[in-house]
Amino acid sequence: MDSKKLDIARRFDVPEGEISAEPYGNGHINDTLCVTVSAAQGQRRFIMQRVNRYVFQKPEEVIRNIEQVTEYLRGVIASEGGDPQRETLTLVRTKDGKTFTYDEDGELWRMYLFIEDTISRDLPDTTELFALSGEAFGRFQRQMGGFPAASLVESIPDFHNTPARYAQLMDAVARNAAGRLGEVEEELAFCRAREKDTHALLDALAAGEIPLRVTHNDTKLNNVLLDAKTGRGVCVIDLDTVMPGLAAYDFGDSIRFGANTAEEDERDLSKVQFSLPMYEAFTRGFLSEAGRVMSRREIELLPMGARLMTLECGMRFLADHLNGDKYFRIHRPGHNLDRARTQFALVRHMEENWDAMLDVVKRA
Ligand code: ADP
Ligand code: GN1
Ligand code: MG
Repeated sequence: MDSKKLDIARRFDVPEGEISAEPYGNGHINDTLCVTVSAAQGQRRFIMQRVNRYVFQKPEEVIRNIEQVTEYLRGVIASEGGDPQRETLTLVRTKDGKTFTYDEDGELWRMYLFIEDTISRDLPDTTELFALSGEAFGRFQRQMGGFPAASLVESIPDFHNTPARYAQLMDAVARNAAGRLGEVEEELAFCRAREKDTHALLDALAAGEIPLRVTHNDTKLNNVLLDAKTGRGVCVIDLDTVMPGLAAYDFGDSIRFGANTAEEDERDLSKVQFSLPMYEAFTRGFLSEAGRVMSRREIELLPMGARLMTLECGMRFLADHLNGDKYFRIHRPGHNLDRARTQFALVRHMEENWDAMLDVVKRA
């Protein structure tokens, strides 16, 4: 690891000792390092991240949101008899008392305590594990129920505004910045045919049928740490996008990722199927917690959340492909197009399973 990164790590309040750092995790946005300090008292680990400046244009506001959210959650978790150091993120301050530091390129870095004895998964191994992640994301939403939403800044405006995402895709088409338009006709036709659908949730919000809540907005399975022994959800992480939103966003984004039988970037689309048992398991877990605070109409709209979050994510991957891969980190040429294709395949399967999807929620 280059010494500059170790110097940054040493600015934070970590124990004295031999220090090392390794790239960590599979996030698409931030640069994540695991920092290990070997001190006389034993080894300690930390997560150090460079916040993506292209994605988060005002990173200090993101940190301010996270300070408020974690502080609030610490209080709720303690009042419920939990362990705040394990069940929510803890920012490590710099030696001069700040929750972030800038490197010489003007990039913002932050550090968290590493939450030990947990696992983070890119595919759910079992329905039970997926149900437990649903419980954790549902709990997050319930625990944030009393948080004053107005004190949060929108870290990414229109993050889950699906019609706005559609417009961004059309904008990317018009600009054709990377000259890739010729290869995506089929995918674009798929999106155009669903333009009308993109309004479903925001129309319900505008009509006053469902409330705005404080939501996580990025509830993919690898954003919850599960207990290594029991599989129970320990801590919801990746709090950069905690903002006002809809319950259906958090539900839907989890389904998009975890009820897909293939990975998000699978190239063999025949492997992409919608798993009804996974969907059912997640619904059970999520509603066991969030269901306590949700209205009937909100619950009814959860399946639409799954469809729209999947369509939206596909449109975002496709737009980024057209823009020349500026937003999501890629590991091979065409990676964002592959990702977009899995999302659209999954939307199609959800449409085929629509009645069953509605039924599961009705029964729950
Ligand atoms: P990104 O925004 O790029 O997805 P994340 O904040 O999700 O970044 O972090 C990437 C990965 O690092 C996570 O999926 C998880 O595996 C791991 N991780 C993040 N924070 C912690 C933590 N406090 N303790 C242990 N592992 C963590
Ligand atoms: C990004 O940060 P990460 O990898 O957990 C993205 C999500 C997408 C997801 C797709 C801030 O999540 O919105 O759904 O990739 N996060 C941001 O895998 O844009
Ligand atoms: Mg993440």
